[in-house]
Amino acid sequence: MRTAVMAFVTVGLMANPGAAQDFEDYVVRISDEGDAFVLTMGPVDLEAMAHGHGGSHEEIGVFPPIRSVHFPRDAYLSGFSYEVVDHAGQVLPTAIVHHLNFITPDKRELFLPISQRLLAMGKETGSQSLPGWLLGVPVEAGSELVVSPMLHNPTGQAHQGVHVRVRLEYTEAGGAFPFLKVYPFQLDVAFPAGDKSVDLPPGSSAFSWEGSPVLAGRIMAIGSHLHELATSIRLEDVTTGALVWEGLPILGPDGETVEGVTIGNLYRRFGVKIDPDHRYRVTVEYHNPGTETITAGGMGVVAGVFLPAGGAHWPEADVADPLYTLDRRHYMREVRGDYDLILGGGGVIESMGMERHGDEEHGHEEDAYGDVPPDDTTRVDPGGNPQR
Ligand SMILES: [Cu+2]
Repeated sequence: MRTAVMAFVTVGLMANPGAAQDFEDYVVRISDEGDAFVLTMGPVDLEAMAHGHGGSHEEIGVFPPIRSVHFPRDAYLSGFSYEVVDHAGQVLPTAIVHHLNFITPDKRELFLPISQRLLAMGKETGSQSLPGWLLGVPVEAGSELVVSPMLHNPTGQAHQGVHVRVRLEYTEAGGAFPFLKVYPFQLDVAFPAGDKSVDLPPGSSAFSWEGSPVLAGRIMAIGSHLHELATSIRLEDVTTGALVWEGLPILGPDGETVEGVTIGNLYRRFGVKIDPDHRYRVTVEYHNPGTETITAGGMGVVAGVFLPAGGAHWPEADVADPLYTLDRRHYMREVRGDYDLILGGGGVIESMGMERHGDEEHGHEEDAYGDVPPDDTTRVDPGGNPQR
């Protein structure tokens, strides 16, 4: 509905020299502290942005380039925390990290032959940890970790030389602990691949995806990622009709901002059994009280850790699989758009300076210009085209 306005504004944006940040100095490092891997990413400059535009579809994202690091040793990950600091080392609000995705391309996902999503953290996940003596996620020395952040600036002030520092706590491999090796998994309503956001029409809406796992086992912990206006997310066993887990948004004092999502620590009841012969469905529900569709306003992902039955080995990725390739091109920001568009050969990102413009896991495509004031008229397509 804003197409005409946006096509016009795009021209102005492209000509705006202040809207460029070349990320020339941006690096991601991983170091080993003996009980944690510490990842440092930066520097990133964040412009001051006006307040008062609440919904996440209106946020302005800053997209540092995708980088890979390699794990320095074998270990079992058991938790994460992160902080944001500026060039002077001053601690900034963690809400500057809109989300941060870690992908381990050597392994596949539980429900799809795409790269495994190791971890996604963001403003509503906070820090999390598993009981490290009980549960650990194995990572191998030398294996690749793709680091894909989206930052934004809700502080009302500019910040220079911003760094994000993530601690991945681990238990050393080769010891008595953890007792159980678990593996991360995700189920996204926008699977199988492509941009992960959905448009929210006025009123109530629901989005879902279903599939079957490649292995039998148990879900030991589960959480989710939602946006503002979400009312619920659930994972169901379609074959039996049983509810595996339902998550509810935890709202902030304004009754609108999603500050957290309920977490299911299913290991306390020995997990929930998952069967490759069953189908599972993830469904997210939204209620948009407005009268206009909110473009790319919603997401729905459940993510957790899974214990394979009988100590089965987690499958390696089949890098020749067409879906694997498509998904990788998408998270590496070579293509953008939804699955059908990319499958049809569309969505190719060609021009320079596009690194920050696609949101491979997140889909706030229209918000991808880091320096643009948060105004409706600036909601443009990262490819410089009017929104579809
Ligand atoms: Cu999101």
